[in-house]
Amino acid sequence: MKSYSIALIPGDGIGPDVTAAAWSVLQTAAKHAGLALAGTEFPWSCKFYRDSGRMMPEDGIETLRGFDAILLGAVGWPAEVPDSVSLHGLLLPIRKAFVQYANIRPHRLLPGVTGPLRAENFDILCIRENTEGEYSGAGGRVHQGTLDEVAVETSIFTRAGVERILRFGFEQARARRGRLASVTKSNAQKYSMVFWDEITRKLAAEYPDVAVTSYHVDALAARMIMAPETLDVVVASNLFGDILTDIGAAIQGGLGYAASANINPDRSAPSMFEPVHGSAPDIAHLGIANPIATIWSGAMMLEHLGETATAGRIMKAVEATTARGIGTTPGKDRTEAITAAVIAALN
Ligand code: GGG
Repeated sequence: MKSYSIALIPGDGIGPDVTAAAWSVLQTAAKHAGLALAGTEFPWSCKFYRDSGRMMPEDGIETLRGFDAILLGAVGWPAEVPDSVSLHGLLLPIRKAFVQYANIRPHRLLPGVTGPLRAENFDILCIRENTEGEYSGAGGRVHQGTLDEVAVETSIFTRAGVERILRFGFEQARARRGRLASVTKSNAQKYSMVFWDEITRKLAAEYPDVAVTSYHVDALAARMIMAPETLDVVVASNLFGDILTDIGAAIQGGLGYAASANINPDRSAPSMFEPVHGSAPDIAHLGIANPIATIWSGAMMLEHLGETATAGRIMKAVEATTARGIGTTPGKDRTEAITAAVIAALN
């Protein structure tokens, strides 16, 4: 029997609910396929920070390195731990240490889900650079609390980092409908973003079968709303990608449907799968979080592990569930009921 070891990091707020839901769907699908998924749960979260002063133990990265993949729920409990501390203490170190440089986020409407747009036939794959750019964490503050205070935060764009994410975008476009939108703001940011545009043009010569268009991020944001059906693969820097994929989540009906995969394309370390949404403290412990984004992320995990057919069966079960109107109205169906419906569809 083929077996995979999965590190589970449920995290904070609704994270544990949606992770448990996705895990039970994954277990059902694995059983049908004759696969063994062995999960090891880690309590790393804001609660862990309160108890230990760290978001994960000092050897957390080395502990995770031995797993085939990581499934993460949500991180953040801003009432007690500043978001800048929780994010830089867990999620970002994992993405960087494991060179998960491609954050893949699919945006399409599931059957039965009504988005806010008239357009319904869009299918966009956003690829967010995931290890550098605006999230590099390079900067500092001096003269804190005085009138002379200065805060500096430097975006870092390396040739290796930009080239590999653009190449990944070209490859994805080649495997899909052959269209790539490369996103910058090179009129205003005349060093890093001009650099990005130059590398886009250089790589375009290697991919004559891909139609690449460079957009400014504001124009692309508008296009995602006004004409999303004209987009195929979108590749953007870390921060731009994060913002654009919240638009992507909105047009696909909400964050409850937005899945993501933090991929290490070289497979030199585990990749990590998580819903785009955060811990949603306002609905934590109410049992009404939509688990579909995490279930979809779990399907992306199986696909990355090579279990494409099982991943496809999970997505068919999710689609059958939403087509029946289950999990399509925020707060109407409980997390457990949506999960049970997906499992019933799988069975
Ligand atoms: N699902 C993981 C999570 O909690 N994400 C919330 C978040 O703020 N992520 C930061 C980011 O991806 O930029």
